[in-house]
Amino acid sequence: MKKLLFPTLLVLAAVVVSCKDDSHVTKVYSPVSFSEVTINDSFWAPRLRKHKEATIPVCIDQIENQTGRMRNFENAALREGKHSGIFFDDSDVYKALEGMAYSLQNNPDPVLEEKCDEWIDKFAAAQLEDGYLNTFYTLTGLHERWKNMDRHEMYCAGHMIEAAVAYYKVTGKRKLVDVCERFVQHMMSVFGPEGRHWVPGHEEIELALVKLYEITDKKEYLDFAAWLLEERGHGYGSYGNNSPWPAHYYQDGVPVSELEKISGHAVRSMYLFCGMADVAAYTDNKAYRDALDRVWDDVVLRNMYVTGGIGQSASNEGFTTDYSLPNKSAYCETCASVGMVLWNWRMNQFTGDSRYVDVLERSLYNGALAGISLSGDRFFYVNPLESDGNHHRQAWYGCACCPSQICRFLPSIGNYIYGLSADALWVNLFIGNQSKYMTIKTEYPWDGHIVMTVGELDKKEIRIRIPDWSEMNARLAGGSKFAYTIESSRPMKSSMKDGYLVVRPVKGTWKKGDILTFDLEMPVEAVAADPRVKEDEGMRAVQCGPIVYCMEQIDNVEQYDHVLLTPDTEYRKARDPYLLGGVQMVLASTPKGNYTFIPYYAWDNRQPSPMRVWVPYQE
Ligand code: FUB
Ligand code: ZN
Repeated sequence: MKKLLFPTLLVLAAVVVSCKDDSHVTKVYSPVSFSEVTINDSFWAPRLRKHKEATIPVCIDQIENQTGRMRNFENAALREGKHSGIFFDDSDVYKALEGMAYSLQNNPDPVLEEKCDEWIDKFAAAQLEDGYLNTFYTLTGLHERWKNMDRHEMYCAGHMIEAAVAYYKVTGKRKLVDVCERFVQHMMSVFGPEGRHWVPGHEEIELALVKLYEITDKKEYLDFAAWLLEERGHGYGSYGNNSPWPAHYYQDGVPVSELEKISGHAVRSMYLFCGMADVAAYTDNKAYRDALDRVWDDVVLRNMYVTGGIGQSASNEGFTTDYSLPNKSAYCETCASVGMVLWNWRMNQFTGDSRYVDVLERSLYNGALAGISLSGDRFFYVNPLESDGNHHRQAWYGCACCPSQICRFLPSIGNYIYGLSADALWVNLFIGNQSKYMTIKTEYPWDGHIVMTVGELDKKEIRIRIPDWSEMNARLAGGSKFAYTIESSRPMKSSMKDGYLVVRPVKGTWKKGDILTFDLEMPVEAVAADPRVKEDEGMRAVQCGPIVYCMEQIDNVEQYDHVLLTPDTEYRKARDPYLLGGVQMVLASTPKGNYTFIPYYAWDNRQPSPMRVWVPYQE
């Protein structure tokens, strides 16, 4: 058995060119929006159907009926009544709306659109004359607003902006954008170079302001985002008298351009890095880019689980010490895995380096996807890599950031498939879909056979990401074996660049109807952790393609406690259409026993059962 080390060390080769009309944008490519991509494969399409049929209704029911979230807006509109729930519950409503907006794009539904309009009317009614909008302070005492920086006022505002931008892009309706602009004007009248200092305890507003800038072209929003980022690390933060946390928990320990090490709260960190990347993309801020590079190494190479999950500890919902990755107590909040997708997507756009999509894909198919049940109506907040059988998805949470996160994230996955630059179409994820530029047919992630048919494209290059797991296979096979093969309907030449296979027709540009058949080898591998991770010493995790596997006791009644993989273990893939929505299992045979592994994301979808990702291994 080959020994694969995880995480892998790769070298970043940055290429920065301008790809947008606005020449100050330093991105290598622009993503093709989910709204231009129809996902129609057998893996994601059923999930998106469940999102529409189960996840959205659950969120609406929770927001309108089971909890007081919508009532808070109704009360705030009347300026009377009680606030119920947590001080940042408004954010869940905005995140659910964002998910509903994305869903409308691919599944037009007048009833759902009416529901969105009804909600937006309620938000607008709750907005105060001066533009402020936050049901907690409106109902509990406006004299307390803008005092405690950890009270998420700007965090909620940021989620409202993201929802407004999504809904505007999908429907062209800008009522919520207007509400947001009034609120941002209010914020800018209170805070800024001429006003008060402010360090949002939970980031989110920064990336949202950049989105608002993108649709309004009002540079003051970009400037405000940049100003907020620069507020960090100078001692301006004040998080209430009772905050148990040091400044670095809030990413407020050093100026952001001086960041070296990851620490503190995981989701907040991810949103900060997204905001930095967004601002840097428009301002060509090299110091931010360098800081992001440094901190990326620290997150990915020393603090990330094999599932792409991050944030080891429940106590700070965040990071602890390098290479300390306990499995049973792993926090790995679902929102943090989604945050990894959002951040790595931006890093890839900056650099054109595939290693960021490798991480994005790992977090997507494992850490984030585990956050929702196959039925679409139950959610994990915490995603351990080992369980005694008593950790289960729930219908909702008091703090419901993860369900609402999943609600907005799933219908947006079309965003991550393609990019466009002056010369190239970039293929980052292998998800069966139809778009104007290309159609992909594939059974990925179960199979590496991918057929790409070129659509309306007049580009010299198609850049196909070669996943890191596939590269590893090839390298470990002694270089005698290719990790992939590619064939084209017309003569082409190819070369490698920053983890992409760059394919060009020998003459001219790619044209409608050209076909590329790409085959990635996808053997089962038993992956070892970095030797410095003591918790995984003498263990292996089973991985096949982008999917990390786990063992549930329910499939391994006798063997679960005695499992032992060896170099001679033979692995076989098997697909059962009736098991867990048709997942591919991995069957491992050793002289001492046979073991069944299922994808990690699919665990806890049957009766309660102990589960483990890392299993003992003997050389
Ligand atoms: O504070 C808002 C959200 O709730 C955070 O992102 C999560 O970690 C949870 O604490
Ligand atoms: Zn969460």
